[in-house]
Amino acid sequence: MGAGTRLRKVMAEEGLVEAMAAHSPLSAMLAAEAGFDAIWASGFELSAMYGVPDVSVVSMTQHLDMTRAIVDRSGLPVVADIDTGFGNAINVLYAVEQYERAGVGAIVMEDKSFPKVTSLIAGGRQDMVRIEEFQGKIEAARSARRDPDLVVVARTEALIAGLGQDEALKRARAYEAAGADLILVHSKQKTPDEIEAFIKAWDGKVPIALVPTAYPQMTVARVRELKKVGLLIWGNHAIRAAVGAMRKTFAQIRKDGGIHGVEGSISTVDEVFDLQGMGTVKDNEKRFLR
Ligand code: SPV
Ligand code: MG
Repeated sequence: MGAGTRLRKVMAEEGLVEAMAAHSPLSAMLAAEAGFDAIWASGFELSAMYGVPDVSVVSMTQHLDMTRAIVDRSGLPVVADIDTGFGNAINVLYAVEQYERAGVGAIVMEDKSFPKVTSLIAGGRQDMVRIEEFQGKIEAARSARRDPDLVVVARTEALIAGLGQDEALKRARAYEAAGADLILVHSKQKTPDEIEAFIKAWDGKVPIALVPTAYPQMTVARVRELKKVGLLIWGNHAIRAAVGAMRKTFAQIRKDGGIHGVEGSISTVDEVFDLQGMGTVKDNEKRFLR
């Protein structure tokens, strides 16, 4: 079964796909181990991992290579964050072909202009493309996919850009008309009110996708009550957890003048060996090395 079909099946059977962000195969493996349904191959996380801002500095090739490695190692369907589609509708044709070949189950494309600026930054330059232009990009994504089950998610940044609910709804309706399978509506309000108002007013047929980073009161239970949400993305919690853990550990080692103080609070080497599959290496050595 293809990754897109798997995502659609979970959505149909469970009512909701819960995706955790990842910036590496290892973080994706840990998300799979924790029981999430899917992996969010986040542009923000990968940019942060490279130590650069999420402003279209990381190239499509860098993101695609990491996404391919995440697909290979996680075993879960991957939802690829393809930002603006890396250019216009012509670039989208190429990008979707490549991401589908890498094995993703869904692509999420946003209606900002290239180069984009990360959404949650205060006072960010949030330039949008025209509705018709983005409809062309959605149609390009649909026409590039070989598997009709590859999920095409159209993301509107109208609320992020401060354009209001009417514009967000207008865009969402236009993107559904262009063939989007889901509409992702993003918000940086500190409470779920703006998003809940949008969802209440949503009169389309396709499900909504959410990234509730800014409004963490939005739990899985609360999302389920809204009925219309099909995809829930925990947007950046892998990289933020990693940053916090590394900062704490590094500071402790500097303070103690050695590693003795952190042994109890970090993963053991054996745990990392397990994740790397060293047990299999040892078995294979017995079988094949002569
Ligand atoms: C990402 O994780 O790259 C996203 C979500 O697109 S956000 O950073 O909130 O825009
Ligand atoms: Mg992104």
